Amino acid sequence: MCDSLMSAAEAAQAAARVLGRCDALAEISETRGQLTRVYLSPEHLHANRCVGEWMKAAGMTVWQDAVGNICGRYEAAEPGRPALLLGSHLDTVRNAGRYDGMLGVLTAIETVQYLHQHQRRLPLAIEIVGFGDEEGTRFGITLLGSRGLTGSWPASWLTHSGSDGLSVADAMTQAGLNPDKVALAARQVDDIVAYLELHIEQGPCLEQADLALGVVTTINGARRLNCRFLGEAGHAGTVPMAQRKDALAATAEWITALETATLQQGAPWVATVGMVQCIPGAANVIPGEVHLTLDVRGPQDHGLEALLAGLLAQADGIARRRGVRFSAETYYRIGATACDETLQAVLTQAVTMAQGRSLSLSSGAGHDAIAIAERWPVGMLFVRCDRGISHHPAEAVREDDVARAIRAYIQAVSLLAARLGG
Ligand code: HGY
Ligand code: MN
Ligand code: MN
Repeated sequence: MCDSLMSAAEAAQAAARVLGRCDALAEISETRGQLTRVYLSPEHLHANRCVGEWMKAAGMTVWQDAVGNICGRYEAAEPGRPALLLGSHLDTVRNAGRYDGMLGVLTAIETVQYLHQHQRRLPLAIEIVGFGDEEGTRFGITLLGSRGLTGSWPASWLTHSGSDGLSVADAMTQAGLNPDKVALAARQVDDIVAYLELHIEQGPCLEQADLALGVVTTINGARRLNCRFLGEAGHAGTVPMAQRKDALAATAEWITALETATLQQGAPWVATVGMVQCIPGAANVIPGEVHLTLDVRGPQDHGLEALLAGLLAQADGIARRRGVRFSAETYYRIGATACDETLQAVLTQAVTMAQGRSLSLSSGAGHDAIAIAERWPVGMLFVRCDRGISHHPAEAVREDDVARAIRAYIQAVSLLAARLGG
């Protein structure tokens, strides 16, 4: 392995700082004792202030953009040059782990910290963005931060309401943002040359390969639907079993059927029912209505459509046989996203320098890179996480893996700036 730009000692120091900052951000939560930080909340703005201070300490100029992303710029050797954009998200799912998103923002800051400390300037500017919403936890719609930067917010998003009844526009106003100015967050295509995102793998492949780092080839496509079974509520003690139109029994039959069908399709295809709401939700009432979500993902779009069509046909068949009604509407549709070949090659070179060999793998999880890829070439660097656990407080990374990741990251940034900025 040839030496990386950053010494092992510097990388160890940077990794310790990153993990300490992940711990500090994990304390900024709407719920004591667990990590939940949602878009446009007081916790979001508090995290932005912390990250903004860390960006400033790394020699960056810092601003919060019109949709609430925290942004920093480290000027190029020649001021005004386009930027290599680094980033990830600062929002979380409910009861989240502390590395999903945050690790990518904080390791990006370490690459600039290194340049600043060594008074180095590159042929490109380095910009870092901490996106305000990737998970969609508050409003159900996702990628509000990265789509603000690409200028691809649908007008409908502003009037979209979250579970607290507040619309995105109202929440923006409460957060001190002007909902009429969302378009100001959009960046010009020429402002940015490429986007890199470092992220925990959130899966088991790197651990099984006994590797700290890997390079992402494709981010799987996804479809998310709101589904409903509509039967007949009734008295739990008097309606004979054979005469029931039990919406929850129909739901249960479908959930096991869709699990079997997707297992038969094989990895990396996945289908998940993550939310089930049973109405009226009383012990002595036959459920008349069930609302549930379906999340289906896979590496190719046509395969995804075929799998989804099969699962929905199963639901229709179960509903017909049970005399209940089934309906579904897709509220989230993301195509499979290919990472740029050149960026993959540079990341592979940097990872090989840092760990002797690399591994290319697809991402089952969605990322901000999906939105950014609609305007600029994207590359992703994966870091091993313990047993692939994520979206859970047990999410964990190894400090030495983070040190290795930062060495690879600064290497990739430097190689890319030379290659794209010349
Ligand atoms: O759901 C996802 O794939 C991402 O973690 N938001
Ligand atoms: Mn996530
Ligand atoms: Mn994430």
